Amino acid sequence: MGQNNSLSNRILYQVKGKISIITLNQPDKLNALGGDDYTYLAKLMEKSNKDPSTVITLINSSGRYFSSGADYKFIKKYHELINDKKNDEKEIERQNDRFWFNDFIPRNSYLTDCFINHGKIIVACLNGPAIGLSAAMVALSDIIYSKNDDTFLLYPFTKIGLVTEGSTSYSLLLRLGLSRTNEALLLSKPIYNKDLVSCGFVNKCYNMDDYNKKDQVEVNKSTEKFNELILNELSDSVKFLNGDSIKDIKKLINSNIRLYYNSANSKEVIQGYKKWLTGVPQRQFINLANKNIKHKL
Ligand code: CO8
Repeated sequence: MGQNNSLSNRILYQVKGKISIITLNQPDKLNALGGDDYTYLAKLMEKSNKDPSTVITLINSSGRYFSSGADYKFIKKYHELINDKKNDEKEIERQNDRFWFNDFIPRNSYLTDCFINHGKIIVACLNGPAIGLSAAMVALSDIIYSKNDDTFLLYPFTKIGLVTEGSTSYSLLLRLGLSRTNEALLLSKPIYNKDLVSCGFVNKCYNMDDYNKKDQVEVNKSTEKFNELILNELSDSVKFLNGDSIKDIKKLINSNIRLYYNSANSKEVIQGYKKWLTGVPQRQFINLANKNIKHKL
């Protein structure tokens, strides 16, 4: 991948025919996303929504993971800045409150809103696992494809001391059913590809082998092949369809669901903000960054 680490290189945007394509492009860090990346992803969703030439917003990724969720280095960096030795206890408390109020609430609710209220067909291509807030955006997509059985979704909010994000308190219920949702959200258990396919969360698994999973170049190549295959199939599917009908029908399918999604979004960000004020999530992210804790997969 390129050396240029600008936002527009970390998340790529292109238009091919009737499809806007958003590509997560940081395979070396398993496509973990920092605060600015999530905001940029939301902006790209808006850009695609406004483009009159496309009817599908396709989100794909690179390497072996779709996305490992929030970038723990981003959270660690801000935690250390706020907890600078020069700040007394009151100042730390004030800065902590200001940061999470100004940073967390608007970003998470804006990103989630951009997915909930998106007018085009959102297609997510799972080249591998998705975790946390990124996995929440997958659950808000309209059509979901997976590459092979290496794929899983993990929502480790109870492990990190957070609450549900990205309207997962409703989206998982809708897509997985109550029993599986309880396991996934209350016990932070991964949901593996076979279950995702069997309950209809994933529309289709392409069963593409990674020839040699240790060889990063081979994994990157097979992800590119997976992305290309889906792009070609979707281009064929929408070639002769009426774009306005697609958007109007999506609006009808989603009109009731959106009420619940919007309600979940606004409640989740307020409760999430209160969790950040306890300092517990920050400590858990630092533990993840220092590799002191691991998720059970
Ligand atoms: N953040 C930053 N870097 C990461 C992340 C991450 N989330 N995940 C992986 N990486 C990096 C690793 O540091 C490593 O880099 P390096 O080679 O330089 O050390 C590289 O990616 C490969 O990772 P691993 O060696 O750990 O690969 P493994 O296959 O052994 O493990 C895992 C993969 C299981 C995904 C492991 O990396 C992991 O547990 N990552 C953390 C996952 C996680 O908990 N994410 C947070 C989810 S919660 C969430 O998203 C809530 C959002 C809160 C809002 C925040 C606002 C911004």
